[in-house]
Amino acid sequence: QWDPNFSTGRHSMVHLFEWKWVDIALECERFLGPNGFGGVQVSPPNENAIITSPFRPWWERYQPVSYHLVTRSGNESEFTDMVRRCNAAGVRIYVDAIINHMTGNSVQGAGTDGSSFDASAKSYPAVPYGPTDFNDATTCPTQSGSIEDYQDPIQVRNCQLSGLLDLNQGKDYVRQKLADYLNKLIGLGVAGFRIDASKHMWPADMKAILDKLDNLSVQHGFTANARPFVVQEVIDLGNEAITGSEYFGNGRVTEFRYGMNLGEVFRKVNNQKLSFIKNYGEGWGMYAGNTSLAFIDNHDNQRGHGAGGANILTFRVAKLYKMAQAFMLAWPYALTRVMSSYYWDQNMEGGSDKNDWIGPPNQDGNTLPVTIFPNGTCGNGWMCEHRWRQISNMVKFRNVVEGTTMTNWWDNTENQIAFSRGNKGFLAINNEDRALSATIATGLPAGQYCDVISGNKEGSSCTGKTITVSADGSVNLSISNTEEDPMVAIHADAKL
Ligand code: AAO
Repeated sequence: QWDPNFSTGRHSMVHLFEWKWVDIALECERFLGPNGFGGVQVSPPNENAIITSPFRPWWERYQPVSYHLVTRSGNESEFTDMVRRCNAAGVRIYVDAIINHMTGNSVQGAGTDGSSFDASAKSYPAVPYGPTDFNDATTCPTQSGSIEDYQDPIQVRNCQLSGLLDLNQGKDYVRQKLADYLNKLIGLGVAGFRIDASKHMWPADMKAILDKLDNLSVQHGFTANARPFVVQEVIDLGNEAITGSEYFGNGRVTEFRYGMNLGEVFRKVNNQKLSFIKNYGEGWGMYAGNTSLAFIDNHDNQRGHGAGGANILTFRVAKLYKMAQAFMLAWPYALTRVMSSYYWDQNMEGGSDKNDWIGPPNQDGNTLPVTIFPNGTCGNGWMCEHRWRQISNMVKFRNVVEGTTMTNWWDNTENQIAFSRGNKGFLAINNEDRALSATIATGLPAGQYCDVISGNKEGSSCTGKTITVSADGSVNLSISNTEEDPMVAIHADAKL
């Protein structure tokens, strides 16, 4: 279903990529809960192959060995404790569910819970799956067994994605094993799933699996008969045979054009300008907002995997990144997901990053904890974009303006924009090479407001800029292009 089952007043999720369960539990209690985040997408919790060449890449998590809940993020009791504590803090947990495939087709050995497997024999005894549970030459039409042509939906669904052993979800046995795994997670209190590689499964097979799922657990605070949230990862840039809309019946679909196009707009490439995003979303040919998930970057395209290309914005271009996040969180389109990354050294050769495999901060393969400095930023290599004041304050902004429409659009025909959300919030962005200086309608009641980009409201004062809305609802704005963050955001809860 499309509803994320957030607790009241919360409207965004964050992907805590590769975090350990013990750290996520702490983060729910000390930061996400108090700051109005609705949920966390967590890395795959099921047992995966241990890859040593390259050494423990992030992508080993995308090679399942079994559905035992043991990975470098933690074990089953840690996972269970995390879900319980996050729910108690008002924060939901969404599991990245890898149900399209198992490991790469030539690996063997033991997984992260010690379960043995042998891909060349199509054998995963800890599930168990055997040779007849996978697609093969009778169902996949290519000689190589891999997807060769994305314009052929049969290849995309029945052949191997990058050599990953492709489960046959047409079989009831396979459907049941997958549903059992997801139901176990529902029993532990998760609120839904990001379904990996959905494009590579038939929508009807997916539906058959989802139909087997239990209602969410009332014990963990969900309303009676609530259904698990579903967001299907389908990369659809509009140029292939398979479209995301085929999957709307099952749940939301990732809208990859959102971050890709916005990257071009903020970088001012391909003749794009901020003034063009007045009708961003459906007006730009994207999915209906109530069926899609919007994000600026994800764990794939921040390192050149997946789709989106070189214009994707990430923490590496922090100034533009914060502006794009602010726009997304202020704009009334789709369900929004914020990325939270770890740092790695890039090694660019011929346009691609030779270090795109590097796993989370670790010592000998053991993931390092997320440490928190007194100023609220993170250590040990964790970027924690979601803790950047400009981003977390806009997560709050989105909660405050929920239910209002976009009004008072203003632009300078180039790269300066402003708009209101009803009488609840107002955002102005200057992405020009010169100052913004104008009197603009905000729709807000007259008074003094704390700009939540440059500071926080603390008691009745503001640690950043104070913005005055005059009796007629307008502001006299001047935003220099050389400011650290050339934008201003005010909302009803930041009135002084
Ligand atoms: C690893 C190794 C491989 C090895 C394999 C098996 O890297 O060399 O063969 O193990 O041993 C992640 C990593 C993979 C990794 C895998 C398993 O990214 O490198 O493979 O774990 O460890 C497609 C899928 C999409 C997928 C994306 C990466 O459709 O579902 O590839 N994303 C998810 C996860 C991802 C994960 C997996 C799936 C697998 O988020 O982290 O992989 O569980 C086109 C298609 C897209 C396709 C891309 C890339 O996109 O449309 O569907 O995504 O190609 O293959 C322009 C085009 C655009 C095109 C794009 C890229 O933008 O307009 O359409 O270029 O060409």
